[in-house]
Amino acid sequence: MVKIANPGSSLSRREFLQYALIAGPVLSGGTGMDQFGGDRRGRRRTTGTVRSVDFRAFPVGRLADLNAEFEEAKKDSRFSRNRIFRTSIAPLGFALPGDFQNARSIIIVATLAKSAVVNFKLDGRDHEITVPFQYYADEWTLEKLRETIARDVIKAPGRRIVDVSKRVPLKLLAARSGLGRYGRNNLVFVEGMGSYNLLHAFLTDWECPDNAGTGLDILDACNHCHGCDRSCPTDCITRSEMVIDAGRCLTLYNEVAGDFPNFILPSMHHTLMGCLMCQRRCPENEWIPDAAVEGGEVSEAETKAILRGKPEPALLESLRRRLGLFPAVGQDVFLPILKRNLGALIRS
Ligand code: B12
Repeated sequence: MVKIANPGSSLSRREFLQYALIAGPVLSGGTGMDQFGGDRRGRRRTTGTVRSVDFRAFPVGRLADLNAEFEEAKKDSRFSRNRIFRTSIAPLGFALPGDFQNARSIIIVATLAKSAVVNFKLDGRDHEITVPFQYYADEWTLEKLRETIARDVIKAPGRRIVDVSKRVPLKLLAARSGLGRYGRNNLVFVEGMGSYNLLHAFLTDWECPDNAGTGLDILDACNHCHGCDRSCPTDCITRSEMVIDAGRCLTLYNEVAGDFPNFILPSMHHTLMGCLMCQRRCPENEWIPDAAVEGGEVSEAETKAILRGKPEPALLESLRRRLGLFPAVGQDVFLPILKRNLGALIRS
């Protein structure tokens, strides 16, 4: 049973999921979350209030320190030298964009994220394949995020709100602003969402109170838990070190085109893209309902066309529209990745 704050009642899982879909956001921000029974020290819990969005405002004046911290991390030998990893983090930092030098605050937002399950039909069989959050467009559109910030954070109209999620190291900002805490699996856990959340950052010209900020502590629960390091299929998480070996992470390879390295065995594939193992086995996520959404169906003919690598452009476009898949991947690389990943799953 999951407890919902509002009705004060216990609901069945099915009732809860229905509730969660229609309830809309449980909002808070800037303050501690103890009124919701939250435990900022990260002890393991089995119940609590599930939230769909949370945020912190962080003054731009303090970004220089964060930038220096991130630059130091990039030089730190504990972080992988892997070329794909290095290429993806190289452009990240906290410098203000040239066209928004007068920004005053940065709002870091976490949204509860649900995976989708897509049914690929092939040879008379159903292949129900999970598409983890981040690889399909959920209800948190850019517009909805901006509206939420204007209404619930800034609480005034007319402010400039610019999405900088692609250029900012989101986890460090989330941890340093007090929105969440790093777990052993290197993800940031947010109260009421566990690690099932996506992060977003927006610069604004609104002056926020300078009261956010916190140390960098791992969740207490991670000090005595082996959940994620034992379940990581490629051993990229270790007990002794906080930093993961990103160069061994399954996600690093199945997000981009190309052959998988030898250490990735066929049996390790379990999602259409990305990986969910270090989150599924995490006790901190146990009480967050695995509210997988219905991702739709791909017909037998369509599945075959994908596996042959020759779907019509119209089919690809229709898949993108129907399934909202892979928003992060460009059209040119979409098909080879889809073909390779789907093939690996269906064959394994
Ligand atoms: C590059 C990248 C990847 C790479 C590398 C991941 C990595 N660990 O760096 C790959 C492709 C492997 C990847 C995988 C995934 N990613 Co990714 N990824 C990113 C990206 C673009 C940058 C991350 C980054 O800055 N890495 C560089 C390192 C240096 O930063 P860092 O990990 O924060 O390092 C800090 C800590 O190590 C800390 N630190 C050092 N020592 C110590 C000691 C202690 C005690 C503590 C507490 C901290 C600490 O200091 C460092 C910074 O100063 C962000 C988007 C963005 N704009 O930020 C998404 C992002 C991190 N990814 C995300 C997600 C969801 C995933 C996946 C779950 C996707 C999936 N389903 O497979 C997996 C999870 C893999 C994992 N367990 O980490 C989310 C995470 C959300 C969250 N709540 O944490 C992000 C933020 C995207 C988003 N918009 O929400 N990702």
